[in-house]
Amino acid sequence: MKQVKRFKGANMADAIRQVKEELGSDAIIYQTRRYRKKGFWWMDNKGGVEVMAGAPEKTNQFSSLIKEAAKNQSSLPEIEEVALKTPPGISIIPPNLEQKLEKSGVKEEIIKELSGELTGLEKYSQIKELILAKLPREKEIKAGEGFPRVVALIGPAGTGKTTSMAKLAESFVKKRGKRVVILSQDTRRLGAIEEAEIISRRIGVEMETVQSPDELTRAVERFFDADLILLDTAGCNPLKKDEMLQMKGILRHEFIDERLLVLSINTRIEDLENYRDRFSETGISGYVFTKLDETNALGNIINLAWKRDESIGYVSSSKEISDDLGFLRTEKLVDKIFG
Ligand SMILES: Nc1nc2c(ncn2[C@@H]2O[C@H](COP(=O)(O)OP(=O)(O)OP(=O)(O)O)[C@@H](O)[C@H]2O)c(=O)[nH]1
Ligand SMILES: [Mg+2]
Repeated sequence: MKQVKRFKGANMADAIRQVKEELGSDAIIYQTRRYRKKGFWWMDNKGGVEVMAGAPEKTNQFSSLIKEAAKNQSSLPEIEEVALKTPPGISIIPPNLEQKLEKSGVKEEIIKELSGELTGLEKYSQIKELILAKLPREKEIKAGEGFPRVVALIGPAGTGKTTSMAKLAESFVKKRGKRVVILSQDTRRLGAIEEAEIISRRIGVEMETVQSPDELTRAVERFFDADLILLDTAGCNPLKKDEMLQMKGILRHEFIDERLLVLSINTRIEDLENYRDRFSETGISGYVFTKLDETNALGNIINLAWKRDESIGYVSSSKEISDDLGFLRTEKLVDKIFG
C-alpha cells in the first residue's frame, strides 16, 4: 500500500535515505516532491519533502517505525503524516510566480484561485491555456463595410478618451485608408470642442458635435458613406446620477456598435472595478487601457477582465497623438505577466 510522508526541513536525499532505512532497501519510492508550509507550492520557501513510498509487508508498521526513529534521532527531520490529496509531481513552472503576479498588481484572490488550480500542471503551456480560458476573447475594431461602424469611447474624466479616439482615427486613416468621422458629445468641458476640431483638422477628417440621441441619429445618417464613426464622449463621473443618466441616453443608441471603456491603468483597482461596474450599465464591449508608460501595473488588466465577457481591447502608452494605439493580444499579456 502506498503512503505519503512529509519530512519537514529535509532535503530529498535525506528523506529517501530515511524511508529506505525504515522500510528496507527494497522499499518502492513512487513519487517525491517538495512542498512549502503556506501559500504556493512552486515557491522556494520553508517546507520540506514529501515522499510517496510503499512496502507491502511492512505497511502497518511504517508510521510507527518512522516516528520511533525520528524520536531517537534528533538530527533527523520531523515527520508528519498527510493524506494523499493532490497527485504529486515536480513542478517546472516559472519560479517566484507569486511575487511576479503581486508585483504586476494581480489581485490576491486571483492568485489564490490560481494557486489551487495550477497544482499538478507541469508545463507553462498548460498554465497559459488555463489562464487564457479565464480571459475574454480579443476583438479588434473593424471598419464597416458599406455602412459606418460606430464606436463610442466612454469613461471617467481625464482617462485619455479624446487622445485614444484621435489615435484610432489616425490609424484608420493613415494605415488603412478609411474614411473616418469624429463626433464629439463633449460640449460640457471648456475647450473640448476646440480640441476635437484641432484633432480633426490635423488628421484630415470631418467632425461634428452631437448632444442628444436624435442628433446622433442624424449625424450617422448624414455620414452613412463613412467607414468608421468615432464618438468621443464627455468625461462622466459614475457617482453622479444625472451625468450617468445623460450618458446612458446617448450610449444606448442602437446605432452604436462598440462601447470602449477608456481607463487609465494607473488607477487604484477598487476605483477601476467601480468604473467597470457602473459603466456596464451603459454597456461595454471592450477596454482601452491608457498611460501604460506611467506604471508597471499590468495586472490590473487581468483583474478587470478576469472571467468577464468584454473583449480586452487596446492599450495606449504615450501622450502623443500618433497611430500607436496598440491592439492588446491576450496571449502576449499573459506571457508578460505569467511567463
Ligand atoms: N502618459 C500618458 N498620457 C496620456 C495617455 N493618454 C492620454 N494621456 C494624457 O492624459 C490627459 C487627458 O487625456 P484626454 O485624452 O484629454 O482625456 P479625456 O478622457 O478625453 O479627458 P476628458 O475629456 O476631460 O474627460 C492628457 O494630458 C493626455 O495627453 C497615455 O497613454 N500616456
Ligand atoms: Mg476628452
